[in-house]
Amino acid sequence: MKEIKTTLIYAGIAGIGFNSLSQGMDAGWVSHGLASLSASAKAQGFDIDLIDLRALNSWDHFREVFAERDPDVVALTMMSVDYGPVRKTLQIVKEMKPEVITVIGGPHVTIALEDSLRIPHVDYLVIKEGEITFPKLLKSIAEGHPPRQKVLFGERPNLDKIPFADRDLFLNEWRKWGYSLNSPEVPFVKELPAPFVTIIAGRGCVYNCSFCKPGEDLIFGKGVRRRSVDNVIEELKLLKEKYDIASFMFHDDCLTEDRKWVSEFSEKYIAEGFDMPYFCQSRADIIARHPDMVEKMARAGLKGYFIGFESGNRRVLNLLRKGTTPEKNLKAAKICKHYGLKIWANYMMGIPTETKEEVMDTVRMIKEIDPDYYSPSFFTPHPGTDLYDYCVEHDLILVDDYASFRRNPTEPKIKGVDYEFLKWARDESQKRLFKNRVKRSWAAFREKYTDPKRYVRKAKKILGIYKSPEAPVRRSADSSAH
Ligand code: B12
Ligand code: SF4
Repeated sequence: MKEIKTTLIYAGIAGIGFNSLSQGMDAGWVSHGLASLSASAKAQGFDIDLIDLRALNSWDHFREVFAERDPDVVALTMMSVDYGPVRKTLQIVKEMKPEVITVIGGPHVTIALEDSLRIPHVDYLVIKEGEITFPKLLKSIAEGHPPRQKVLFGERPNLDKIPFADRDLFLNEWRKWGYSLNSPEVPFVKELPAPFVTIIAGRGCVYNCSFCKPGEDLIFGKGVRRRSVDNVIEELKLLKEKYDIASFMFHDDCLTEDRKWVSEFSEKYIAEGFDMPYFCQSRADIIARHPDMVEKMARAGLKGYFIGFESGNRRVLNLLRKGTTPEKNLKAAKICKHYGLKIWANYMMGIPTETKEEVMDTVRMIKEIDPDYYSPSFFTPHPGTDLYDYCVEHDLILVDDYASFRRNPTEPKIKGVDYEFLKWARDESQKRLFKNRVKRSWAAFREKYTDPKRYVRKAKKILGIYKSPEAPVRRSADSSAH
């Protein structure tokens, strides 16, 4: 078998550009798709490295780095939004080294295969999951008998049997370009201190929201496949040992969908002696129905939920097939606050057929919810979703460039929507009600003055034994990553 060198390329720079590393979550988190492929391929002895366009300055810079790495195979992941940079990357690599073998995979390749097949300079497209199929492809290339067909179907792996995501693939590469945060990934809320990581406990989602499905079912199959609790705890232990992580975030679409899993996880998390705060995603209807689960999670490290409230109007929520109601949304928020959990509120405006009065229902609901973090978006028709097909059928789509397949609440996405009004509504939704401002000020005041640590610090200061808090004794990721 010939030795081959493979370079994975992360081209997720749409909307954020080059030189964006560590500016926010789009630019500060690893791609678990690539990190998992890397781990599986390395486990079979393949030589894998990474070029992350977010860390480079320009296409010329990419040319330079590509020439230095000089790989035999390059492989890229692609969401719909990444289409442009992926296409350009492939064009450059084939221009510079025509014999390089190019492979693409990821959400857009699986969801929109025909569209992906139109991209020039691609030798192989892998649809669905890649942990088994990608190393097999590399092996066949190394043995000199690469597959004849261009489209390969990814075999579904057993999630407990694949190696943990290769976070060093990203971290080591980032450090070469000056990344100096003491954190494998960039933290994004004050409740989750560095060193911080993202982790995935399962794949897929049992729900059927019309702005999201069926895309993911095509990648992971219907339903959810979750790793065992023990396997996730094992990974957390390793992350603690290796990076001394202080907090983390679950990427799972809806971790709380399986309460049995959540309950077992919470128990084992405490039994393991973990106290790292974490965030995860949940649905409002689940929180509203299961406050006992919320309490259990809050006792075991959970500090906040990302919740897709989406709309304050029942008709619109039904159109979205969201399985919640404005009342359940409010109830969920109340339960979170009762257990001291932070709320990251996802909601959208400018949904097809939505009226201004319906948008105002969302504005009023969000004001009532009074989230800790606002995440408004303008409805965006993502390829692979039922609402995208609806928008195509009704000739509504204004997005004319893949880079605009982002939910940013700044630019027009579909016809028939008054975006000036939406911008006003977006801003209005984030103005806190007077009663909530008072509650928040009171809570902040109480937190400040009833925090026992404050008085211990004061006493130590008076006694002259106070140490500046700027030197927390935390092992740096630098020293622990190798
Ligand atoms: C975490 C996450 C994020 C994170 C991190 C993204 C990142 N850097 O990876 C953040 C929050 C930054 C993010 C942002 C966005 N995201 Co996002 N995200 C996710 C989420 C929840 C998990 C991704 C993940 O890690 N999955 C697990 C890994 C293992 O799966 P995977 O990446 O698909 O990879 C597997 C296969 O696809 C395949 N594969 C992937 N790449 C390759 C490459 C090769 C060569 C091969 C052989 C195989 C292969 O093998 C992998 C292993 O089995 C998914 C939903 C989901 N559950 O997957 C949405 C998802 C990927 N995101 C989505 C979207 C729309 C976005 C945004 C556009 C949203 C927005 N703000 O508008 C942005 C775009 C950011 C950008 N690049 O500019 C959509 C993509 C839909 C589409 N048509 O492309 C998804 C599917 C959610 C959804 N259901 O709508 N996202
Ligand atoms: S929006 Fe969330 S809950 Fe709904 S189908 Fe998509 S991942 Fe599942």
